[in-house]
Amino acid sequence: MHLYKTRKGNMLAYDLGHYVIGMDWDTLINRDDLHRYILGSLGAMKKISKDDFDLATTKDVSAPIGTQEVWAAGVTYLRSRNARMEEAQDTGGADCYQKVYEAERPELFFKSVAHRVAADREEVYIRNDSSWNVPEPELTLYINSKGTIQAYTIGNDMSSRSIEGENPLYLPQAKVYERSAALGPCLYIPPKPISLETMIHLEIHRGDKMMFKDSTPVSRMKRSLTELAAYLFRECDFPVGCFLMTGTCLVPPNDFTLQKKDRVEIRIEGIGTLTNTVSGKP
Ligand code: DO4
Ligand code: MG
Repeated sequence: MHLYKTRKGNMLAYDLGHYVIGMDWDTLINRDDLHRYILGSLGAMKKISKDDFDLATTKDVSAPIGTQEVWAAGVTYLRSRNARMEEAQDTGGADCYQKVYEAERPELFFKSVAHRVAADREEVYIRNDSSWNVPEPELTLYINSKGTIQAYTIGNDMSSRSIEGENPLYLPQAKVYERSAALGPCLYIPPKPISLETMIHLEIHRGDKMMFKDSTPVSRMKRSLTELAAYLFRECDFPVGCFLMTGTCLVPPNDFTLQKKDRVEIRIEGIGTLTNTVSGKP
């Protein structure tokens, strides 16, 4: 089932029809056993016609986030380790990526508060002081306050490779700025954990031209999703749960940088497509 957050309320797109769920977003998504809870509540929900919530045309969808924090894991795929080592080789920072890829403790970093997050079909930004920018398409977990992965969404961990490559200590500036994160288009709430064979697809378009296209299965990740969630919850409480981007495996070639007006499309099987146009802070 797919749960959308809209200005009209919380909309459920489910095999048997569309429903409005009249409950505060944070309270709803933090319910125990979310898939079963929603199924058990269908009878009490207002059913609406598909025309009242047309997923193809609606401009009303917000990012599927309430007041949760957004965290991110890094260097969870070999492709990401190699790309970071290349960008940092001239400045001497390359070693730390090799070490963290092999270490028991994963790299976890704070990515965003909710107000900086772009929704599907909204703009994401590249920094005005950065010369090398990429999107990072990442399977993103919604983990409830008890530390259980309950749902999934698509994340774009927009990143400045020039700032990150200059010095690993600049990571927060490379990663955290206005509209540097996108989440959406919905929360995917399956009855059981998603398959690791799930494919992540990335396309970058410039006008009519396809600038980059690639795909990867989640199974290429070196770590497990539950391991990442467990590390994040070791010493942090999240009263209404949190989002965790799980790292990128798709990195455009080193001579590519995003430009304003590029369109980034990330599709993850079973979840949907997250589309954002690139812009910058005015
Ligand atoms: O270590 C830098 C960030 C890594 C990252 O964001 C990723 O691998 O996706
Ligand atoms: Mg990333």
